[in-house]
Amino acid sequence: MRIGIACYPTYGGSGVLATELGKALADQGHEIHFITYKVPVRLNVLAKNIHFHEVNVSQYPLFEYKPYELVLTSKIVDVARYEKLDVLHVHYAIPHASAAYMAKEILKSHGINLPIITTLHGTDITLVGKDPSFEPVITFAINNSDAVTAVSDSLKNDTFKNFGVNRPIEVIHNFVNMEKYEDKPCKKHLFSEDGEVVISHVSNFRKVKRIQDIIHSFKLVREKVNAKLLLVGEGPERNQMEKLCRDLKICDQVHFLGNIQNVEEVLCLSDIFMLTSESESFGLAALEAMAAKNAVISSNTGGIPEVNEHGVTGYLSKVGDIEDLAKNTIELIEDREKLEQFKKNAYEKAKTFDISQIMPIYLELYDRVLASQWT
Ligand code: GMT
Repeated sequence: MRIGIACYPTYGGSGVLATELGKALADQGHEIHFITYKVPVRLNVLAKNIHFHEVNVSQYPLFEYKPYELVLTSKIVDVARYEKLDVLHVHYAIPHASAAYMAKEILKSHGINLPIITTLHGTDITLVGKDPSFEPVITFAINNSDAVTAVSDSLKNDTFKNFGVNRPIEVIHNFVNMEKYEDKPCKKHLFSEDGEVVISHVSNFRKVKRIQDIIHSFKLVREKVNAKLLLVGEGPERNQMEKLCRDLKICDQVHFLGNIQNVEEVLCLSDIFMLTSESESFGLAALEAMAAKNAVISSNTGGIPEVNEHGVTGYLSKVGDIEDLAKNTIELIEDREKLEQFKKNAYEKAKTFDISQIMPIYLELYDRVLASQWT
């Protein structure tokens, strides 16, 4: 199949998922065409069956706001026509779903029918998309895609709650490539002495992640037990979080590592992963940590409970309940047997989201959408 993928190329979960899916499909012999404004962070373009098409918005003094969506639309049309795409899979509704719809209409005038699959990822529905300034366009684009998927049951429910959606949405959970997390040499000694427990968090440091809850609860943890905290990622909250660390005088136990491309190299040296988001449609970062045998201490919002099982793979707390987050973390650090059991359980649970389980569901969807074009 010749598959176009439009996504964000950054460290966000939607771009990561889209990239991993494209790479796996390319490995199976499908021709994959990534359409986005720069090479996705997890993509190596020197690979068989992988193609990258840059969406480049030129500068013009009249444009106070760059017309990215128009240029993206034109690029989709161009790639679909000349690379003879069978299907286009867009990740994150804004602006990909509406650009795809527009491209589809333009292609019709060239006698080409391009089926569109839209995957909803989270903030395109729960935060940004439901804003009245986007809502009518998002609703229209969802209703007019050939197929729509959501990455969790929770996100599917939120979509029906927030938008006037009148078509089915299929849940296809996010996945992880377990092979990448197979035991490899790991530099645990860099951060942990004498078996000290390492706690980690990976995100794009946006407000929605509530990283302050991780830092405040880590302070409570440190008052009882030894541990180190690794914070991976960059984003608007990073400076504030560093300041908070200094104010709480725990900086010597906290490491801000910035963006890391091969996140498995950090996750392998961590024992507990923390995700304390205000809202989270799935929590791909937590799933990747579970694949690296991390127990998860998280909030109980959105789709997180579909991934982190309370009392089995980790613990869930109410959003913002710093005391509970700290209590659960201390319990696991003090009871090493339980921590080891939770880490094993997390790994087993992650296997149920292995790419080998999820990719066939996407392939079946592509086949179905393609077949329905001819009926
Ligand atoms: O979490 C983010 O801020 C990034 C965002 C994105 O769209 O890149 O992530 C969303 O999609 C991920 C992949 O499907 C999900 O695992 C995240 O839970 C979701 N983020 C939120 O809902 C906040």
